[in-house]
Amino acid sequence: MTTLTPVLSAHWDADRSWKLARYEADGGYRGLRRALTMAPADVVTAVKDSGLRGRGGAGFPTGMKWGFLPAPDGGPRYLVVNADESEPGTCKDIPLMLASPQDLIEGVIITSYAIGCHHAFIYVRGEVVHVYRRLLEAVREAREAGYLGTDILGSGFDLEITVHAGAGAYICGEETALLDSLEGLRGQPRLKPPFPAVAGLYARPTVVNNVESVASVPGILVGGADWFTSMGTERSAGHGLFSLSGHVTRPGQYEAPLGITLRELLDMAGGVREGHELKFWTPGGSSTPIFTAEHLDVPLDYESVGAAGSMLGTRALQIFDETTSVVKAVSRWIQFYKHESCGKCTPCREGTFWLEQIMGRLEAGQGTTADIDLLLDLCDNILGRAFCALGDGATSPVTSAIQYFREEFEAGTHTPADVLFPPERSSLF
Ligand code: L3W
Repeated sequence: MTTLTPVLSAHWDADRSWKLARYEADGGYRGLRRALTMAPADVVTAVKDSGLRGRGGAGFPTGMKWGFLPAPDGGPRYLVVNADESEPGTCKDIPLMLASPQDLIEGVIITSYAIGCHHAFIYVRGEVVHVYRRLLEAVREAREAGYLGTDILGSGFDLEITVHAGAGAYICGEETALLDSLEGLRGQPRLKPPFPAVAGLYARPTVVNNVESVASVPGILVGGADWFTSMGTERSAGHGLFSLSGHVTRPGQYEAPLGITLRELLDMAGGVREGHELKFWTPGGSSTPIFTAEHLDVPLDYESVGAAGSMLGTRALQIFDETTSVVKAVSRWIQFYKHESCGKCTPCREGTFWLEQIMGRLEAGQGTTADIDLLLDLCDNILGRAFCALGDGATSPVTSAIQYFREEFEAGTHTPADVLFPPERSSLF
């Protein structure tokens, strides 16, 4: 039986948990003090050795990403924290920033020291004004205590942090759209390569990391890479925040080693709400293919979830019981993707529009028997052809829901296709 491993969430229930004094009393800023005694390259090596992988959804190795920055050329290089948490079901970065913002601030300082950055940015989702204010206060407290500004803790290292509130567009969680938005442009994805590591903010080398990734760094400096790799699996090391929501008895954030299963998490969360049973769930938000009760024992690590046909994503476990219509749930998600599509590329802009129309027909019980194949064909034409991951993400709930619950989609059809499109009229189209 895997147990919880509260590290980031260890003090979330403490009185005024967000205050710097509380953070220091619980051992905060020991990681920074240790990092400042090391050469920056050794800090990068420590994070590489820990096996920490990006906690924003893609799972890219964090230390390797830092290592992609070109050699210093005398010009600025930036750290940008992606705090634009907006994926449906994802609710880990916002609780973290509210309950313990100094974990993030300390991580930002260590990361900046490691990569040679003197101006870091935290790009926070526009709708969460309370989080924005809390971060501003955390930065102010850190500066007053000498953790920010010039000659940090007498090390000679200088750093400023700018907290920036976005304007509430899901696409700005895509790292290059985020950079455009931060530069004052309309947030739309850029062509990659060049990756931000080479040409990011203001075309300078930039590391873009998720909140939880950066906040995990101080613990690695204190505990060491061996401590971090003692949790999780060989290729998915460490602890992570698993967010349980929906039809679960005790929803919330559960911090556990990667590789824990939903069955184990549900045991801790009081199970599916009383009198009901699990129907389907998302391992990592709505952009990851849904799972069913048959996946309760899939270890929630990058490899195992991938092998079972989905993605670990942001570990946003949305739980749906048998009272939920899968067609309605998918239809809601598709409305979201259509609304949030930035419009830059045709497969996503037009494809999500079509998906929404067809899902709406099926939801209303007015689909045709051809609609299911049309949905699959549309998804096939979006997947891998959209400019960024938003388009791919929109196809995941559709194709996986049809895979597991095709009969519910069929129940939404009432008109045989050949009534609407009789063979004698097909030459007209
Ligand atoms: C330099 C190379 N850097 C890759 C970097 C790249 C990025 C990171 C991962 O999508 C996923 C998406 C959502 N040189 C590099 C390199 N990099 N090769 O590595 O890149 P990538 O393209 O694999 O992923 P991504 O575009 O960052 C993220 C999924 O996460 N997701 C979304 C969650 C949403 C939130 C939110 O609400 N804010 O996190 C959930 O599953 O679908 O597949 O930094 O530059 N050769």
